[in-house]
Amino acid sequence: MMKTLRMVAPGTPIREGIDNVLRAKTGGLIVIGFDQLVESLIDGGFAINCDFSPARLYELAKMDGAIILSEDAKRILFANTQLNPDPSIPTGETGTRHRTAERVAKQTGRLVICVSQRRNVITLYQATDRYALNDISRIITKANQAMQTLERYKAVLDSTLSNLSALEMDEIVTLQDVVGVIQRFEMVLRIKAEIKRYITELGSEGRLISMQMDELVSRVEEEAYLLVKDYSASNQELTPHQILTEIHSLDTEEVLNGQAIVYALGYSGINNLAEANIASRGYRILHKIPRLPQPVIENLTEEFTTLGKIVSATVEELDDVEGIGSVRARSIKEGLKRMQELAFLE
Ligand code: 3AT
Ligand code: 3AT
Ligand code: MN
Repeated sequence: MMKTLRMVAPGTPIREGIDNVLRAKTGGLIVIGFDQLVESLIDGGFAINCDFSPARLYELAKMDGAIILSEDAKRILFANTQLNPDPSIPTGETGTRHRTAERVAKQTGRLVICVSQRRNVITLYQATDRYALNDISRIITKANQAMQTLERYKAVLDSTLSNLSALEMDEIVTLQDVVGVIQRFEMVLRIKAEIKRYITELGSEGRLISMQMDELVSRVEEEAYLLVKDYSASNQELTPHQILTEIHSLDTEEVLNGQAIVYALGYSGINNLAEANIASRGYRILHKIPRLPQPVIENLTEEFTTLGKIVSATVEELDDVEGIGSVRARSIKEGLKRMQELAFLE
């Protein structure tokens, strides 16, 4: 449905056309895409075959019947046609226009747009999906509310992350701490996904919200990735991305309970998370050191295996790692020391 919402979002010619139809109160029934199956359902009307424009759609919608557009919605193929879908296809709608729209969508898999004459609503049907387009101002209100929630969640996430950094520096992290941070990440990512949906539906009206969101959480996915890379079990065959996808597919209750997250990370048989000590590999912290290339980070984590060992390594020991000269070794040492001090202050 995301692709469809994008196609009919404000700012697109299609949306301008259907908004005009809505305002004119003529009603409309629009099928997007034409093939033999669609052809077999249409009866009567006119073959038009002209370029699509919002004004033309509006004029043609003054007639009864359905309008058929090309698959890319760039051409108007037919107008004033009657659609005769299989009447045995079930539909929960009442009016003939809406019943027809639902059945045609189910029968052909095509997107069918129904503009109601009386009720001032636009309904999208595609295969078995049905989606009533929301009023723009209502979506903006909802998006702004979600944005406020996102800001609060992000602030909590940030503080749990800096708390984790401090624990990592002292090497006293437990699985419970890690699960707690992942839960925060997941909550932020869920709100972000919801806002993204609003932004898609808002089209050109959603730019401001989109910019606000990017500024707030553009790096969250990467940080979550690094966290999982730091703590996934060494015998876990799933990649960090796959682990995150798995966590993403959990329902809210499972996320809050935590055991499913532990399991996704690749651990099992751990009952008391608060007692289970666990060492970070150091990816997340090392990424905070400026100008440290990815391959060098890989070499460091491979050589030392835990963040604790990297932190306590001498400049000489760091220097021995491939890709690290004396200058870089010192800057790593200093970077880590600065972070330790920061963690201590917080
Ligand atoms: P008007 O001259 O506009 O009244 P029309 O032949 O142009 O008639 P419309 O397409 O405007 O017909 O449809 C008007 C209504 O007729 C819409 C619907 O309530 C009813 N209607 C149309 N086809 C059917 C049908 N197959 N079964 C039941 N009601 C139908
Ligand atoms: P409104 O909410 O009243 O706009 P509706 O679902 O109640 O829609 P109606 O029965 O009032 O639908 O019919 C309105 C118009 O829908 C009439 C006709 O122009 C169009 N329409 C209905 N059935 C078909 C069909 N099978 N093919 C093409 N156009 C149709
Ligand atoms: Mn009606």
